[in-house]
Amino acid sequence: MPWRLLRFATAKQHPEPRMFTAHAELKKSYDVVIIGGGGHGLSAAYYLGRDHGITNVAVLEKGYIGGGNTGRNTTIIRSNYLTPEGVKFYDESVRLWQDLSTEFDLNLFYANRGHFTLAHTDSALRTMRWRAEVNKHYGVDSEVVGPDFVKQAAPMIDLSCGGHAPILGALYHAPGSVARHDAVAWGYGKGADLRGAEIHQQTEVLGIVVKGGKVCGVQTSRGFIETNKVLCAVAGFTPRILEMVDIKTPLYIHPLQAMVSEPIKPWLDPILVSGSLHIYISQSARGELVMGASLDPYEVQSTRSTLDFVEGLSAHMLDMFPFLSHVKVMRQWAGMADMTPDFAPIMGKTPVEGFYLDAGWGTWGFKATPVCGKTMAHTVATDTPHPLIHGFSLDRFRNYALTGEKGAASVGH
Ligand code: FAD
Ligand code: PYC
Repeated sequence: MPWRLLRFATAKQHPEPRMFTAHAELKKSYDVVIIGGGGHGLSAAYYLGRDHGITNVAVLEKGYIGGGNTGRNTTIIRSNYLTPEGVKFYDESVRLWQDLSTEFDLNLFYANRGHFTLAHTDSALRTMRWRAEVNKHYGVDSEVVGPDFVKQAAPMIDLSCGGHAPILGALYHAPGSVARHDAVAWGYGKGADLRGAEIHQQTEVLGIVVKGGKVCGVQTSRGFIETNKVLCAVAGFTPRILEMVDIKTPLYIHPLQAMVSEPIKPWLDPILVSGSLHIYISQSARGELVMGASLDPYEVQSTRSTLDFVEGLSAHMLDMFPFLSHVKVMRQWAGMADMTPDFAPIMGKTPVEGFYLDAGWGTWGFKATPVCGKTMAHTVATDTPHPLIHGFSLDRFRNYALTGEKGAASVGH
């Protein structure tokens, strides 16, 4: 054990402060109450203080910060989306990500690796070409590449994928990156705390009081709070909160599972995704292989993991990387993905005055953490949707004006 760590453990006084202040009591009222201490809720609290000077803010988290999908995700960050709305939005997020470690004075282990979406069929290749052209049009660095380029970037790959699904090419997105997920929650939490927001863990929202179509308070497991503005950022729990304000959305919840291997020597630099094999993989700074697949094919609000998932994912992973056959799977887990019919999020104002929604983040919301916080803080502070979220309003389902992002949201679904 390093000497500095030992000294820290045995010291009576700890010179390094906690990440954020533990407040014994809730205040009677706040200007803004944020439900959910995941990356999105904490980031909104941070930008409310930083950009709008709104600091009388409470973030209410029923468990511990980052314990939801923020701490369960596989941390892929990219902006190679399909729709103009998506590309511009995620591109702004990638820009914000690049400065975050410095801004927080906390190492988020942001690692630029390059991202490949593999195409195994002609039609997949056509979609990659489409995405590349939209991306380039908006200044995002994406290009269609051939199998040789893929092999050069990942020499251990079997380009024939066991003969089942030969790789014909890929969408290569140089800015594709990964980051340390917990640190993102800690960084935004620390930053929000420094600006005056209060973070209350172990505090569950049980009800929202609406009078005359306007929010006027929140019932929590620790008592009642007066407020006129509530931001809901609870990912897989969104339908439960929406019941409290009687808002209907087309959200549906599916489990999304992932797993990691034992740590092995670094051999994989880029992030690889195969829609046809329904798998993706990257190697973490610790050497673990971080792997995932598509959504579980049933609607259920549960974070249970299954053997079926490990078997299916491993079989397809071995098609691509047969040399991994002796590598052990160390752990697996699941999160609850709040899915929309068009695979774009739901952000902005709602029919209830003072109730704002940041939801529909399904399998793709980690990368959006910075831009969600920034745009939702703007929306809450000014009561006007930020221009970058116009394509994501709840109204679009009523107006049949969907933002079809299925071809780029994450793995094949
Ligand atoms: P969360 O982090 O889930 O936070 C919501 C919080 O709300 C939780 O902590 C919860 O406890 C709290 N809460 C709920 N109800 C209440 C209540 N009543 N009162 C108080 N608190 C409450 N996205 C990517 O961009 N890239 C990826 O590679 C990626 N991989 C993924 C892999 C997996 C396995 C999963 C499950 C998801 C993945 N995602 C990925 C999606 C991403 O994780 C989520 O979209 C994102 O983390 C959502 O963040 P959030 O802050 O909105 O929600
Ligand atoms: O959003 O890129 C993504 C992603 C990959 C796996 C899960 N989400």
